[in-house]
Amino acid sequence: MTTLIVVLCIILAVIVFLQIGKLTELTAKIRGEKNAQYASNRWNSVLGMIFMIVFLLYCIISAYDMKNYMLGFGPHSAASEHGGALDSVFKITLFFTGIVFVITHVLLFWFTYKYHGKEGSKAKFISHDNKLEVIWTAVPAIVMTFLVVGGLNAWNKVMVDVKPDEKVLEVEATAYQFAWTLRYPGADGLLGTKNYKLIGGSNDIGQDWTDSKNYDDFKADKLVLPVGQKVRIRIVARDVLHNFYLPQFRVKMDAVPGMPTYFVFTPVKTTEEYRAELKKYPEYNEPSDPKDPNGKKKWETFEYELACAELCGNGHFSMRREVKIVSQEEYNKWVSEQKSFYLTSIRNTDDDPNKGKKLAIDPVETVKDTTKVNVVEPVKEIK
Ligand SMILES: [Cu+2]
Repeated sequence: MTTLIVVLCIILAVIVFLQIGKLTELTAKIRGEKNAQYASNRWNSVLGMIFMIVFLLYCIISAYDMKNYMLGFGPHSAASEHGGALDSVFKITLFFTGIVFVITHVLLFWFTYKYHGKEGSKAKFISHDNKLEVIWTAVPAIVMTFLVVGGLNAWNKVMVDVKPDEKVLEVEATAYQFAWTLRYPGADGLLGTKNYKLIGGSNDIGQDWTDSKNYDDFKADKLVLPVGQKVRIRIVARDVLHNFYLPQFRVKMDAVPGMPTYFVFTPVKTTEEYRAELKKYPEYNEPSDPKDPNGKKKWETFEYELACAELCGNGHFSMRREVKIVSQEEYNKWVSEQKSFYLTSIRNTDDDPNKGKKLAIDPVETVKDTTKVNVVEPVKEIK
């Protein structure tokens, strides 16, 4: 009822304003206040020109100011192989649309200034102009073709999936409210199968424990990847829409419940190398913690990040994860320190379908000493 009254009030207010407008015009006509109208037209057209100058200056200055963020210049350069291709698509698109933006706005306000209503002026009636119509259809069509073809080209290169015989590191990122479960394939290089029906207390992503490929899979709280290695991220969501976003690598893909997606990319700069690049910029030489002016600088504490780029709920912000790009040796060392989730948390518990059976992966002591089981808790949700 309140909504109805509010809507009715808005409609009535619009009608009242329209009627006042009509009445003002009519009284001006009756009184012969044409000259007052012309003066007002002129004043408005001048104001329009002033607005145009301020507006365009603001746009140009802010675009220049934000160019590093928008187009990946300076400290925001891409850290992946394909990143540069995507950045240049943005640069080329902004170059052409920027030119059109400025020209159309200058013309728009210049015309309202030049042709504002004045004594003796009369509008010209042009039914159509073939030449003009051909020009304003053909020019945007040609420019658009270049932009679309260029964009499509980059897209096809970026989105190409791995070939069956290609050496690739496959990592799985499962999004849920409000965290990621990052799963690595373990020594066999293969991720084990999953089934959503198996999701439960000790099995947050539904791994099938009858599949031996799952035995060595491990989970990590940060995304660690070796530099120069092609990585395929398998992206899934457990509840609502999320988005797997690695800004420095120009990787962004929706995580959709029930529809696995992927992104293939190759990191080309280690975290240390990227930090060394940031060191050159004054904004990264400020203290990382403002309360501690003599502490570490921003470039020293910089970390690549994994973020959720879909507004997935009120804890959305907490989906941030650290991403580390390291050398192959450091990566191998890190992998050797990781523990299989199955062996540490599932093996020989009531949730283990292989309980009591001897498996090839069993370390000798795990079979004998079942008290060690369940010491490592599964990845917890961050609240
Ligand atoms: Cu999310």
